[in-house]
Amino acid sequence: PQAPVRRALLSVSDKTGLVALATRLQAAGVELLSTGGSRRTLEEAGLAVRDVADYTGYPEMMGGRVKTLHPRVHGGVLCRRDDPADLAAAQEHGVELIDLVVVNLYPFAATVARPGVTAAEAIEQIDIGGPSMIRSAAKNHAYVGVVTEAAQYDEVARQVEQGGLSDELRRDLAAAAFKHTAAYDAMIAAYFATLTSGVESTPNDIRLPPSLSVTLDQVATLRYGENPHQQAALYARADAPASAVVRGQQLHGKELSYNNWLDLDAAWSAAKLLPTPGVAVLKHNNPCGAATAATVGEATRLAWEGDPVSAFGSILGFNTPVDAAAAECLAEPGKFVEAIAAPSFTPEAIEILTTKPKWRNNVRLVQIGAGVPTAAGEGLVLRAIDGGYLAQTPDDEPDEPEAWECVTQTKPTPQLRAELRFAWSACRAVKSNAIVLARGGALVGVGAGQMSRVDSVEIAIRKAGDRVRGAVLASDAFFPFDDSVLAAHEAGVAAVIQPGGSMRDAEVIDACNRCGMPMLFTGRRHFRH
Ligand code: 93A
Repeated sequence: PQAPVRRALLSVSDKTGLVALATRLQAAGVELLSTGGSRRTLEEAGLAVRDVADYTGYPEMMGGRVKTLHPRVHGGVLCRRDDPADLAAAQEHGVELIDLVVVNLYPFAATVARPGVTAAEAIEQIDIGGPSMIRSAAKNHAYVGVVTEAAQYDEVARQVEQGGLSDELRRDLAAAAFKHTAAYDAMIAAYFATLTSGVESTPNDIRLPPSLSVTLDQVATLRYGENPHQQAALYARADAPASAVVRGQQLHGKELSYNNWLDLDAAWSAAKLLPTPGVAVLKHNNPCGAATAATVGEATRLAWEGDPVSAFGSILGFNTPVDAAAAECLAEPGKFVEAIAAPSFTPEAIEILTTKPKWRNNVRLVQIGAGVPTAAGEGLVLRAIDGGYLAQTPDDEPDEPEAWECVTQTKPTPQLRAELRFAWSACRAVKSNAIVLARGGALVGVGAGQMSRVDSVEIAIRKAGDRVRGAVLASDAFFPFDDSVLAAHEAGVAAVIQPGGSMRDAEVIDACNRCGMPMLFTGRRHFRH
């Protein structure tokens, strides 16, 4: 049912929209109670307002620290309207019922963000009375409405004008209110952590966004987790930008599963690392193909051909819009695509993918970030371990080919250098130990996730088959021994790129020199554990 609003308490730090709201409330017959600054704003607009200080019989004191912290205020908010004992207590102590609380809090975050702010200034901006009223009203939402932001004003005024606040609105407002005060306290706690740590923050001193725990929004309940006997859900950080994968818009296809989200995320981040137009084909979080070419259609064909057997049932990531040619390539008989992440799809591409292939009804088309990639270094990457989380900055800085060093006597031709550059960009997306072979701007062999690097080399060579001749090899981390480069040379590999940094670098370089095989050191490792 509706809860009528006869009396409202307004106490806001940010006065935006206050007069308009109060005008509508007053017109609907609501009595207005207010604190000093808010009352003045309302009176200047010609509204009749009762001062909280007159109602409680106590003036605002201690520089405003105590304004609304009074049983007449909290009793008026917390009283259960259908409880005879509560009502009798209200009667006995001169408590008048307050049906609506409109509060926004002292701007703590803005204050501590000000350069040179002192601890005393920050602490004075910790709102005590505001959160107390918000929490009292939210607790008693069975009868009382609580408004914490201007965006809620219009709907609240509308319902008051129509006779009262609905159950649903009061409950939603209460939920928003607790979220609001929780985020507020998290900000304060984070500020105190900076006061007490006593250490200058260093680049390695990463901190979780203080409000993380209260700003996770459940986006979806997933049908199940990695396996059908596991339950799962998808959460988004409230501050995740529109370009984040978690904000991806599904344009078509079956509901996204837990594994789909994992793979779409991996496909998208793999594609982002590639030159444009670039396409990555993933299975189980690892690229089995990736390519760049003059057109996105050609890149798609080359990426698929990297390992057509593995590509069956794959998830693809594009770093440019999916066009008709790319869609036609994927819709060919014998191919099967599970999901595609892309900045956009042309209408023809959607038409082709959703009408031609056998899997047209299921294929999940997900548009991410309208082409705006998440900025490098944005946010932290969290991974769960038993009882906690690991946090790190993302490994998404662009490559710096100018900083790469040729450590062998034989230098790569410009053509080979370009191939090495592509191989390196693709290798970054592969789970360690990662070895990729590339030729003609496309992956031709991938060795992923092996416990020994030389095993990854052998798998990549086997996958490449004939295509290994003249291909280049990239390794996500250094070679501990010379066995890998020797095996690569024997198979016909033309050049190698790796970070360097092994105790036995000299032996590995020596082996390359003996074979006349050029090798670049990037100086930067890209483990993906
Ligand atoms: O210093 S407080 O924590 N003590 C209080 O009793 C109190 N009651 C409301 N701050 C208090 N407020 C806050 O004052 C409100 O949350 C709001 O932000 C602000 C509104 O003050 P004014 O109406 O005087 O501008």
